[in-house]
Amino acid sequence: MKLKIGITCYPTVGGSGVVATELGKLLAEKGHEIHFISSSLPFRLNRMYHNIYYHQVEVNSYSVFQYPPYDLALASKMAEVITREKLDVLHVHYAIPHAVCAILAKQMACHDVKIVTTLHGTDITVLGNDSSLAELIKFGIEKSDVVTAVSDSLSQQTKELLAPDKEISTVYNFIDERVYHKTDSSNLRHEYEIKDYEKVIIHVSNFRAVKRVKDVIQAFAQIRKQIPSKLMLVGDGPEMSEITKLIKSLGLERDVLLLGKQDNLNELYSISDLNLLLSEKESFGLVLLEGMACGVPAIGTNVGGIPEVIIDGETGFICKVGDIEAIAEKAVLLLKDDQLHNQFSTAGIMAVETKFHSNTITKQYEGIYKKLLNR
Ligand code: GMT
Repeated sequence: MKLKIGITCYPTVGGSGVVATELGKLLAEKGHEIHFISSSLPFRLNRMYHNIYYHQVEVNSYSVFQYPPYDLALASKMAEVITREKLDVLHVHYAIPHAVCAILAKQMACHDVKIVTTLHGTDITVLGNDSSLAELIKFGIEKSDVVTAVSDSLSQQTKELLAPDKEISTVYNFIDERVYHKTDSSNLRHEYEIKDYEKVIIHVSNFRAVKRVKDVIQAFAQIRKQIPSKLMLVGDGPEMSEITKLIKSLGLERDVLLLGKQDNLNELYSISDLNLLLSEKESFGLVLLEGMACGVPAIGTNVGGIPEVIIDGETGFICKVGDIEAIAEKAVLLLKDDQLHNQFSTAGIMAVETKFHSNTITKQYEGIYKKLLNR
């Protein structure tokens, strides 16, 4: 049974937009009709699909409004698309504002639609602690028909923080395995002047304080004392100037490659030996999965959903937040032992091909939609 599915996400930033877009593409490939409703074209929507439509939310700024009313414009556009296209399901990513807008739109629309809300993290871990928004987030969750979270940890945290009268099931994130796999990009090693005997460590993020990129640099400084290596920092964000200061003060300018924002990350993972994600908050950590799919084991912190993605001692290591010594020690252990590295790398690829496979996850979402619609 083909469904008409609306999808709303933040189209240009972060893992939530990536997951929502990839889900839309895979559902379209399975024959469903997909309607993206967002402020700009989802950024990974990079080819023509006959059954994917895009409805842009336009916000006018009138002098009477101090702030342009984006949320109301979004709700209005959602209602228009629900009615005109007769959507079966509207799947929104993020409780605030998207779930709340969807609920308003459902009331406005002249066609019954089911609302599925996926929680990605910041909506709960940051906004859920804001007393001015907590009740609104709870409302958005309770009034959605189904709520999912991207890890057990996030489901649990949401229950503890907001105590919503709603079940929250976990549906893990996934990546497109057709894009993320090991590829021969060894020319990049040469172009970045990485010596044959050097190991490569990678960190990918939006450089927000919560990602603790400075810990990545401190850990690298320790690792480099024991193993010739380079650190590739991929991304950009608010911590960038602090990060460049730290690199300079540690005399690491020649060994840390600041690559800025990049596409084609699989080529960078394919020349990497270790992926570091040392965040203090992280509901899932999509970059860990991207790296694992390309055979790169990871070291992550014991927060949020990270220990659900990295299985400690099997696909990588889990360390305490800020424990630079332990992180460096585990990194050196992994980088010096080729057999252990191969073992972790193979186990990571296997995890991507099973627990986190795009088919598995897409089927879970399809199952949720069909159950809701009794089909
Ligand atoms: O991590 C961010 O700053 C971006 C944020 C987003 O909106 O994309 O990421 C959140 O959602 C991702 C997709 O589900 C998760 O992989 C990230 O772990 C999560 N970030 C946090 O929880 C901090």
